[in-house]
Amino acid sequence: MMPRLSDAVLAALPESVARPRYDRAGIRPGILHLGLGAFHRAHQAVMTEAVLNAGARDWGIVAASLRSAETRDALAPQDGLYTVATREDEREALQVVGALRGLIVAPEDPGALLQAMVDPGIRIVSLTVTEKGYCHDPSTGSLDEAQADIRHDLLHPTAPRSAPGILVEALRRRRAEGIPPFTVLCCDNLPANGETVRRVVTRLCALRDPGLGTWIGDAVAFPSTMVDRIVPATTAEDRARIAAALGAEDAWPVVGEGFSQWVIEDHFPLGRPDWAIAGAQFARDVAPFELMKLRMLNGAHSALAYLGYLAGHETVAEAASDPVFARYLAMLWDEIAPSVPAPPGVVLADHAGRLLARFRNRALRHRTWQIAMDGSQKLPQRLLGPLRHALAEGRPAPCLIIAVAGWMRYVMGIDERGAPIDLRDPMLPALRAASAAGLDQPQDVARRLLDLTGIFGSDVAGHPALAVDIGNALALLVRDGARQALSGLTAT
Ligand code: CS2
Repeated sequence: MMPRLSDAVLAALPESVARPRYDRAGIRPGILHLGLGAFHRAHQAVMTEAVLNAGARDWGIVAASLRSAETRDALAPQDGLYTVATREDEREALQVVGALRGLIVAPEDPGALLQAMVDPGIRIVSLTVTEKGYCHDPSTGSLDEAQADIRHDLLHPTAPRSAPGILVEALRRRRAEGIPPFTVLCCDNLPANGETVRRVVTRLCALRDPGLGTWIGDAVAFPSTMVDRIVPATTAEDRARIAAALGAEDAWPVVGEGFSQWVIEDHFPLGRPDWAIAGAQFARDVAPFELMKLRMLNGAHSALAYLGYLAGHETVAEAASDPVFARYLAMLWDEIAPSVPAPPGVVLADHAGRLLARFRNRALRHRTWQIAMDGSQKLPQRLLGPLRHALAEGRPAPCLIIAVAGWMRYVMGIDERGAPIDLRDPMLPALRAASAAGLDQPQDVARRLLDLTGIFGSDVAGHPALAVDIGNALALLVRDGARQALSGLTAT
C-alpha cells in the first residue's frame, strides 16, 4: 500500500519533487491565515515557503478554515504537508510545501482560533475567504448589516462567525492585553481590497463599540494586494496522478498554472516576510494592478464562465480555444482596456495576449461552472465597472452588455438544452425571485434583475437605453443560444 505523505516520507520522495529545505520543527508561526482553500495554498503559502527555504524561521503559517473541516481532515494526517502541482500543457512540476504549521477549524473551536490570533508571535492575519466572506454590499463595498453572520456577530461579539467579526474580536483582545495589532492582509479579488476590509471591519466594530472602531481605523494596517494565479479545484484525476508521481498519497494536493503574481502595498508595522525572494512586488499604489487584474482577467473569466457554460464549454481552456469565443474575447478586452490605467511597464494589448495564452492552458481543467459561482459578488468590479466607464465616455460596449446578459441567462437556472443549472450564489433567493418569469419573458427578467441595487446600484437600471440593450441581449441569448449570439456579434 502507498504511504501517506508526511514528514516521515519526505526524504524518500523522488528527487524531482521539491520539498522543504529547512527543519520544519524549528519554524515559529508569524502568519495566521483565514480561509484554507486551494488558492492560499498555491499562492501566498508557496511564496512564504520560498522565504522559509531562504532561512527565515518565524514566518510559519497557522491556517484556519471558517466553515468545513475537510481540508484540515485531509492535511492533519500529513503533518500539514501538501503538494503543489504546476501545470503548463504537457509539463508538470511538483513541490511539497511545509509552511503550514497549524490547522484550525473555526466552527469546531472558535476559542482556539481567537487565542491563536492573540499570540504576539502572529504579526500578520491574511485572508482568502472569497468575495462573499467580507459580508459587504457588492455594489457599494459597505458592510451589509442585515447579513445573517453579521447579525449573529453583533449579538454574540465574543463568539464571532464572520471574517470581519473574527478580526474585530481578535483585535479587541490584543488591545485589551496590550499586544500590538496584527496587519490585516486581504488576498481576495475585491476592489481596493485593503480599504474595503478596513471599511467593513471598522463599521462592524463601531456598531459594537465606537471607541474601539476608531482605534481599529487608526491603529491597524490594511495593506491592499493584487493576487493572481489560476488555481482550479483539484480533481480525482489530479489526486491519482500526483500520488503516482510522489509514490505517496496526498489527500488534497492543489494544481495551478506556472504564472503567479502578488503585488503588495508595503505597510506592515510589525514586519513581514521578504516575499520579494519569491517574486512578489511591493508597490506604493496597488490600485492600477488591481484594476487591471479585476477587469482584464477576472472580467473576461466571468464573461467566459456564463457564456461558455451556456454554449456547452465545460472548461475555460475549451471556451478560449473556440474561435468564436476567441474573437469575442479580443473584442471584449478592447472594450475593457480604456477603463484600465495600465500599470508601469504594461502594454494592455500584450497583456491581453498573455491572458489568452493562460486561459488556453489545456492542462488546467478550470470549470466554467466554478468561476460562474457567486456572480452577484463578482459582477460589479469585473463587468459593471468597465461598463460604467464605457457609458460615461459614450463608447458602445456590446461585449460587456452580452456578458451581463449571459449572467442573467445563467441565473435563470436552465441551460440551453433544458437541463437545470446548479446555481451557487449568496443572493440565490433574490435571483430566483427576480428571474421567476422565465425564458418566455426575458425583458421582464432583465428589468427585475437590474432592480437588485445590491449588485447594480441604481444607475444601471436608471439608464433607460442601457436597460433596453441588456434586455435585448438577454432575449437574443434566449432565442439563439450563446454561441450563435456571439458569432453574430463578432462578425459585425
Ligand atoms: C476566477 C478567479 O473563480 C474565479 O472567479 O476568476 O479565481 C481567477 O482564477 C483568479 O483570480 C486568477 O488569479
